Amino acid sequence: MTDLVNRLAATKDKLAEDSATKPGSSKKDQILEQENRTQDQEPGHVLATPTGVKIDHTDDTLKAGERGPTLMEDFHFRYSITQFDHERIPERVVHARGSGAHGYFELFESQAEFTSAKVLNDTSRKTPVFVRFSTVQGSRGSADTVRDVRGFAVKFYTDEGNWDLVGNNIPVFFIQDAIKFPDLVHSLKPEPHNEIPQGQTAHDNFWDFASLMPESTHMLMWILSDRTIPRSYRMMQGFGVNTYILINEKMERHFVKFHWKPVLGTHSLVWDEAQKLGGQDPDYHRRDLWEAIESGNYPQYDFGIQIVAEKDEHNFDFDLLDCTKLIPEEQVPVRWIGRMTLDRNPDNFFAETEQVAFCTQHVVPGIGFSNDPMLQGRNFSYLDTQLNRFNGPNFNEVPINKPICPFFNNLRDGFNRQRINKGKVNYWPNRYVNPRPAAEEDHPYMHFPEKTEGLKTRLRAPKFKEHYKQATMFWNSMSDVEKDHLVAAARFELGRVDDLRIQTRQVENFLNVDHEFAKRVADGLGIKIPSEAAVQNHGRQSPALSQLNTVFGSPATRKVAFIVADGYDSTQLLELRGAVKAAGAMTFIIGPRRGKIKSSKQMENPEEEEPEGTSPETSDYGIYADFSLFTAKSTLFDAIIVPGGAQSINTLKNNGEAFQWINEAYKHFKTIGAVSDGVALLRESAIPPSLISIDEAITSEKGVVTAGVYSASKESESIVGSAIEAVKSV
Ligand code: HDE
Repeated sequence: MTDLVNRLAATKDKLAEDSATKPGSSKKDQILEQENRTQDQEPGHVLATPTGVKIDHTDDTLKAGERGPTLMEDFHFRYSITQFDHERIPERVVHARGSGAHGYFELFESQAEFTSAKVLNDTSRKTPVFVRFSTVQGSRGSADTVRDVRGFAVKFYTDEGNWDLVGNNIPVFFIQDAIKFPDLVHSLKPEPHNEIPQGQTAHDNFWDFASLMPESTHMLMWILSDRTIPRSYRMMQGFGVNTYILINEKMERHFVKFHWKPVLGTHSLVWDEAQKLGGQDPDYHRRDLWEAIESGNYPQYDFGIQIVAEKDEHNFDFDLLDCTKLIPEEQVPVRWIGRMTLDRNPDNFFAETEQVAFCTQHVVPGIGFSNDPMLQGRNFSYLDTQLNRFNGPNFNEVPINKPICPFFNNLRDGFNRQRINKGKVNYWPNRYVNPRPAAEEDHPYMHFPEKTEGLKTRLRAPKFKEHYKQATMFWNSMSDVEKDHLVAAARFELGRVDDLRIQTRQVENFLNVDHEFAKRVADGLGIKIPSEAAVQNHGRQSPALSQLNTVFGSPATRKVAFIVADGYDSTQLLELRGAVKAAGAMTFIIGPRRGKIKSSKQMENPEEEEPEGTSPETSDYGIYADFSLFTAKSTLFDAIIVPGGAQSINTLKNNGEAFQWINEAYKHFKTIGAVSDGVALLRESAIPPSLISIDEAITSEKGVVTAGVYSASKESESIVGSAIEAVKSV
């Protein structure tokens, strides 16, 4: 890892130099620029119809007399309404709710030994990418923070064609064979008779199906873990899930699993917080991604591969072709070979995020498919679904989907064809020998010449039939707190199931994972289970599966709210806020109302005018609140700090919202800081008094960082230092 960071630093300057000439975001931009991108907001444009005819009046339809009927002749009106009536394309049947971003991929270590794909063997390239993160169950307008798998789909615009790596934030899947996908999705979507519930799997149909499909057990453990309530798209892992293959110049094959790991670490919300955020800010993840990129805090993910040589294909107690299993990292370490940076928000949500069309079969020479029956099925489904969404095969011509490399073929026409093919022939062979089939030096796509033979059958391979060992390993690898969350999630999900038969069957399935786990879930549901375990827990663990083994220690981009009212102590606020900012976090001011909040200095000398030109960043007269205690809640922030100021604290003590902020922040394990009089506010909250310091000692217990006396700036440093330590350990 340190090695990777060093290499990153070394290549950073070089990349900056190269970006003007090498393929990178700029190249995709140039292409998009040549396409239909318009700057609608620039001044000076004149209103016109889609045929280019200028229009001088757009507020009234053309009528026969002031009160007369509207005339069919009004082509401007008809275009306006027609376009509007046809604005929507079918939303994705799954993963309808998503957010996208542009960026680039850098490779640090050539993988020529394994693949001829230039994107994975030429370290001088900077490959443009577009990423779409998504939830699975909910519709396009559903909330972001629901308990659900997250999609993590990346389109690499390589010089050898587009490569789509369509992954999730969980490394395994519910089912082993693509033919079960429609049943799975029907079961998890809102129920067919009343279209309830939205954005959740806590309902009878899903658990009915899941409990009848033991192969889903491993995935269910992940679903019930904190992975399904990520803190941010910037703080979740990504996995290719299916086993792909890499093919090198010598036409040798290796099996490969793809990984993404967020540089900020893998972090989650807590369930109560996630549920509240669903109402308080349904766009929580979309907004977080957007704001991070706008403020220059570009999300980054390390890219890794797990490689298995062909000769080792059968050396595992699971089948490499079974996507309900992962390859434990302790068995096959992940080689971290590159990094993706997301540095630009889309200009237009529909044109880019909605119209981006990912297909697993979009691969480039050097990357191929294993016989994983899910992957093979996906290769059919994604193209098929885009045909439905775009009404035909020309979706690859939409700017966001268009390859950046030149390409020619005899494919023609269809709905909304953009390309104007010149020339007399549209077939092969032809008298112009054009476009000719690629020669070896053109590096064409070569399907791996795998020898296959067998009887036609609907059977599954023997190792596919074992469903519990990795589910048990996942449970064993969780820390105590993660186990608690998992049990609580299972109690919640199954607690929403009305049919007792379903609850019972699922708990019986969990008995195959671990007796203690099943018992704890059963206790919460009031179900009896055998007191003895029928299946012994094998005891194996994979430490890499626990989120406690992720990166902690960086407050970068974390959101810290300062709660103040009129009469706050400006010295304390400015010093604390400066230290928090210097640590890389983002700061927000929260007051009883929006607008200017006056400092104690201004309150004491109300006649004194603030000198002109005083920066709001440094003013000791007052500060502008970004939100009021009413318009935002502590759920939207990672930490809250209450500076002193007797009058400010007295006001806050009479404000129920202020206590809701503090109490919820405590309940959600957030860092809470308070100094001088601020400590008095905490002492009237639900935080146990034993955690709060009333003298000058700085205490930091369970994320509550306090100093009853605030005397000098050195305190602010150590308070913030302790607060940051506390953030790290939350
Ligand atoms: Fe998908 N999946 N999927 N899926 N999937 C779609 O394609 C499908 C599976 C994933 O941001 C659809 O364009 C089948 C696994 C993501 O646009 C559809 C099977 C994984 C996205 C489809 C699977 C995924 C999709 C719906 C079982 C993790 C969103 C709209 C064989 C590796 C991509 C669309 C985006 C979207 C089919 C299983 C990830 C219908 C048949 C496993 C991230 O084609």
